[in-house]
Amino acid sequence: MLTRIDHIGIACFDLDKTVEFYRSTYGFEVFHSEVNEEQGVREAMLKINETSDGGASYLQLLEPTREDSTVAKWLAKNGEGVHHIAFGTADVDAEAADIKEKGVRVLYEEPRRGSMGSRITFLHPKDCHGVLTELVTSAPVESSEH
Ligand code: MC0
Repeated sequence: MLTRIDHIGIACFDLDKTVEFYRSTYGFEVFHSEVNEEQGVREAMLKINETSDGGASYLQLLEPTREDSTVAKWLAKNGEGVHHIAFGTADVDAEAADIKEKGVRVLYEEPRRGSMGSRITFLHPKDCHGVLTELVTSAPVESSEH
């Protein structure tokens, strides 16, 4: 089951300037930032709200780290804007298998590493009415009790 909007991915040319726009305009602060070399992005996660499934919804700001990355290619063609939407699920493997059965192309054989240690896969935008769609299972939250 898909239980939340995990994040909306927004492609930008300059991450620091875009973070500053979201901070000064809306008051959203950076919850987490990282570089994902495999995906070729530097990203900032701005937490919007927690969700009833125990997760949260974020805006994910993405700046490409190399010219051959998917985000760089997309920016060159479209300019800045919404790049993808991500749905959260407790079981990305099962969800991807179910969706593949329905004839939608799942882009990865096995989920890969996403933001904050999550496991992610993508659905082809041409099979999703023009929307690049990501499925996310968050990393387990570490218990504070040891
Ligand atoms: C491409 N297309 C899109 C699109 N990207 N449509 C909607 N939204 C997008 N973001 C369209 C193009 O306009 C084109 O349509 C067609 O798909 C083929 O695109 P292409 O430019 O020729 O590029 P391809 O085929 O080489 O690659 C497209 C594909 C790729 C979706 C397969 O971008 C991909 O593998 N994306 C998944 C990985 C990704 O995006 N990673 C970055 C975020 P026309 O009509 O012109 O033929 S990483 C991330 O988000 C992680 C860190 C996380 O969340 O934790």
